[in-house]
Amino acid sequence: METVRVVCAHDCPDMCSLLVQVEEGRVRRVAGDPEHPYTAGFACAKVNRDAELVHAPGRLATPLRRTGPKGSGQFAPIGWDAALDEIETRWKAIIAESGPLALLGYAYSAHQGQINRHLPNGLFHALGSSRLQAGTVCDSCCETAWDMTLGPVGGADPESVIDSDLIIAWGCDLMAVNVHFLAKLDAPRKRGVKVIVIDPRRSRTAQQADWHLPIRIGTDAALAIGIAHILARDGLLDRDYIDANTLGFDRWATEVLPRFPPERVAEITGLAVADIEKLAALYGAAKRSFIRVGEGMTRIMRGGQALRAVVTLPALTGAYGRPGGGALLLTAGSMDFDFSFVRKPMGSAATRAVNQSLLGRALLEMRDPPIRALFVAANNPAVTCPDAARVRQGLAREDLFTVVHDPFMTDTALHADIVLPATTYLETADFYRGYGSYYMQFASAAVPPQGEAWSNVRLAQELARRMGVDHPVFTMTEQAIMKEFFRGAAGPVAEVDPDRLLDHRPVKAAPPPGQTFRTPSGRLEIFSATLEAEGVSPMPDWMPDETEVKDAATWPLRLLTAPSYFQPHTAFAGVGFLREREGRPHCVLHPQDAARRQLTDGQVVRLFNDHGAIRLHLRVSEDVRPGICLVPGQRPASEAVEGTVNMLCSDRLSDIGAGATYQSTFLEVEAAA
Ligand SMILES: Nc1nc2c(c(=O)[nH]1)N[C@H]1C(S)=C(S)[C@@H](COP(=O)(O)OP(=O)(O)OC[C@H]3O[C@@H](n4cnc5c(=O)[nH]c(N)nc54)[C@H](O)[C@@H]3O)O[C@H]1N2
Ligand SMILES: Nc1nc2c(c(=O)[nH]1)N[C@H]1C(S)=C(S)[C@@H](COP(=O)(O)OP(=O)(O)OC[C@H]3O[C@@H](n4cnc5c(=O)[nH]c(N)nc54)[C@H](O)[C@@H]3O)O[C@H]1N2
Ligand code: SF4
Ligand SMILES: [Mo]
Repeated sequence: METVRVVCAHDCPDMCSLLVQVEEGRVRRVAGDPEHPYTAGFACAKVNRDAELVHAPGRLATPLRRTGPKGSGQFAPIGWDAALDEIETRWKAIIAESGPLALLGYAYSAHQGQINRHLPNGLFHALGSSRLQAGTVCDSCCETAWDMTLGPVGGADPESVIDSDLIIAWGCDLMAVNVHFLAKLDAPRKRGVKVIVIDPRRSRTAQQADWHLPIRIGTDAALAIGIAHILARDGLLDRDYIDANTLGFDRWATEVLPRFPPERVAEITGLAVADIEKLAALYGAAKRSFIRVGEGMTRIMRGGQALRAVVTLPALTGAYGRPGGGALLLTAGSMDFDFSFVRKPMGSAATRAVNQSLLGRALLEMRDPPIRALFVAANNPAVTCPDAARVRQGLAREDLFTVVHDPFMTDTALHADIVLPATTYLETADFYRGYGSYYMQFASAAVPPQGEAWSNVRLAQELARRMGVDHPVFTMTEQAIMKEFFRGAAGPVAEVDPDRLLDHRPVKAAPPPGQTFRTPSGRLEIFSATLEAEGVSPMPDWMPDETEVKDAATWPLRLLTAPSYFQPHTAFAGVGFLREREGRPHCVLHPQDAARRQLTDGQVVRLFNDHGAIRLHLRVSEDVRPGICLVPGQRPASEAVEGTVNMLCSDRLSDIGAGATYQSTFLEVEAAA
């Protein structure tokens, strides 16, 4: 038995270092690497099962070619040469007839290695095709809002939480999506430091917190501004820090804060006045408060305002200036590598953009030229993209030539003309940098590709060769490509010698303590001239969204969707053990809401609105607020009684960053016929 050190490539901020036991080319066991200070020797419950992912019975063994109508799932095996010949011929013909814009590459984040993740889209950049505006299903709203406030910089080092004196998980279920940060809270908690969770449901993180505030969905901006109001009222501001490091506070204090006294904030958020006062007093008394901000609360119509309001708070108390204080959304902004070598190797800077959240619309409505060829890799838009029914309608176009590259036969792949078997990350080499910690690491493959699977890198390089793209990135090894990232690097990561990474151990490169700001003014911008120019409220504010108000008047329940513990997205759907642990696709209602509809735990219910209808099993639990319908995770339609949750969600976009708005969905639930 051989032990190989690798990096977990699942889309997760922790970027664990893993030890993989390998025997005769098979993965026997995956475990956390004790030598990684952050991973601290354990992997999450999902990845402990990755041996089963690599050797799952559902792994695609060979390329497949469609033999029946689109979406029928009828395929026959073909060889790689035949599959690639057909792709090359079709792409070349489509480009000759309609130009490269008729081609859309749609590759996303299921492999977090920087080369496997980005080289497929780098290929389409080089081809001059329609370009994916990636991340709008996920973090484009929160990330843009952060950038508009602090600039493109990483937040507080999660390991600095050892020095914190108050910890808030604001809309973030650490147990599901950031479990190593949760583990890091043990030490400060032993010192008596309190952990507060602000979340509309009693998540597992909320269950073990010192205090849970069950806020109404979409009202976080009001709560944060309400806290600012109290801090100002009670003289709890750090005026020196504010004067030296922020822009626009006085205007905010006269134009916005007075509109948010505790009574009004209580009405908006559904929280008690006493709790709002207590939260503000705790926050105002803390010197080194640490806010871990989640992304879910920004997947609403006014999500950008929510993020801006929350991350303004640490500036008001000066927490940003102290070790252990501040806010963390993402760290990647301060890991200043130059990734253009893989992301934009060549090709014009400007082209037609397709918002990742609007795939269905792009496939059905784009003209001059229409999208005629689609390449999907490392994501499953038929399930995970908003307005999933429209995505499926687009994918069902008989005149669309679709190629899907995935280790498994997904709902999206079912609609393909050609399906190509992909490796899992344990069969690939790559360079990693965290987005929730300040580590980087290089990993080689633990086992050879299973069956006839190809990595994203190999596929992109071969397609580049066939399409006549001439750039060195398409012939280089992963190790050689990694070194290019360091050439134009800046800040702490530029100090690291890339050769050091070839021993496969994690290397930390964190910015020094004390949050820096990289906005146009060099300060934390409470007032953003950039947003004002875009017609967005330039200061953090809360107001009801007209469409939400209208929908709420028609539909009594609001959808809450969040990653689940064992099937967060669909990438783990191939592991039987995890599917069983998660149970059947289900929704959760508060007992009052279930009783009002005469619904009981376990029965099949129909979730519906103007947009669509799906059927799931019902769980009844006090863990959700009344008025909410929680649907955990995203599950393939084949596992549900009928449909997937995103068939209920519109493709309307958020105020900042053009992101998805899953949580702006209103619906009703009834007994299924
Ligand atoms: N192990 C593992 N880790 C992962 C992932 C994974 O698949 N596996 N997925 C990764 C990905 S792609 C992402 S984007 C991140 C997401 O990580 P997070 O940002 O933490 O997760 P979210 O789904 O965005 O939402 C988290 C919490 O926000 C709450 N919430 C929803 N709406 C609101 C609101 O209006 N206000 C407040 N206060 N709370 C609200 C939800 O109830 C939920 O508990 O996680 C990443 N981490
Ligand atoms: N309703 C609702 N919808 C959501 C969310 C939500 O909270 N609620 N969350 C959103 C968020 S934050 C995100 S990030 C997205 C996630 O949605 P997706 O990006 O679609 O992620 P997955 O569903 O995990 O699909 C990833 C696919 O990539 C495949 N894969 C894994 N490794 C590789 C590889 O190395 N190469 C290739 N070619 N394929 C690979 C997996 O088998 C799987 O089929 O969903 C979004 N959709
Ligand atoms: S916690 Fe995240 S990085 Fe660590 S093993 Fe699990 S999915 Fe991978
Ligand atoms: Mo995401």
